[in-house]
Amino acid sequence: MTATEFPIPEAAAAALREAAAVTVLTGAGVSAESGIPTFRDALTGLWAHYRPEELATPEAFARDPALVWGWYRMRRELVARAAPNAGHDALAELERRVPDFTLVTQNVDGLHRRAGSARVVELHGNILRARCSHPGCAAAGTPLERWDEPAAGDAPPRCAACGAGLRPDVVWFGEALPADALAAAARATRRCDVFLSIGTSNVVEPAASLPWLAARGGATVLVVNPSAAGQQTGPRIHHLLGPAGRVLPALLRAAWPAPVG
Ligand code: BJW
Repeated sequence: MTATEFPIPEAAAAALREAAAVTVLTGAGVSAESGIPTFRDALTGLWAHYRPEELATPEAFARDPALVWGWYRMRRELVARAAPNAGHDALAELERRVPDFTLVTQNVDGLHRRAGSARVVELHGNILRARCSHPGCAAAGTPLERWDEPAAGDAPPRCAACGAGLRPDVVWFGEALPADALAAAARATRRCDVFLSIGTSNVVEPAASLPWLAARGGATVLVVNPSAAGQQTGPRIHHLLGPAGRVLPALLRAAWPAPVG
């Protein structure tokens, strides 16, 4: 272990080394070291100047589509400038080492795929896509990856099929998560030997219930977060209290030490 290496309890390293099935849940904290603010940091978080219900609900979009579209446009630009960090890279590497691996993410930034993760389940959609906001539109189920961006402050672009405004292809409060994604996440959580919960405040359901589901199924749960606030505790739950970009590479090195010589 180097002087700056993050200390990993042997029980956590051994559980990961011996696991045939690993499921990971990530939240905004895993992208913090890529320069993307989390949601609930009181000073710098994405909601520092607004209340969530002013931006991340269907009602907010109906009330002020230009405001909501502009907030997502700002975040898309931030994501486009960001790059995956050492935490994303370590998870892509973990996928290559574990036979049955699923990465469930609440994040909408696409950074896991850009880091090389393939088995990714997006619970809350992706801000790089948009779709028609009119539920009855024939095109509403077909997300777009390109559109003509309006001038800053203008209303969202129009759906070519029905003329309604486009909206980000994300899941807002009060909306159902994509059923296939949620079912895949629950299946992977029930069958895993190790469940990693990384960089999430655990306040948003149904994602917040996944670590409990894993623990009830007998999995070892590893929580990676600089803060223990709001995190699950229990006999098979280990807390690795540090930033994902430091903890995850150290966890992989502890689980699979490089041969000496
Ligand atoms: C680091 C770090 C570093 C910092 N390294 N870590 C009970 C049961 C079921 C539902 C509910 C329920 N009670 C209430 C509900 C409803 C609601 C809900 O959960 N509300 C709570 C606030 C109470 N849930 C919903 O509405 C969901 N839908 C639903 O339940 O539908 C039911 C339904 C069924 C059928 C028909 C209709 C409806 C939908 C939830 C959608 C959430 N959407 C958002 C926005 C997505 C789009 C966007 O990005 O704008 O998702 S909200 C926001 O929160 C976003 C995130 O994915 C989500 C979670 O946040 P996250 O990732 O945890 O971020 P933070 O900022 O909170 O935490 C960051 C963490 O990182 C912190 O812990 C830091 O310490 C840590 N950190 N640096 C590691 N370097």
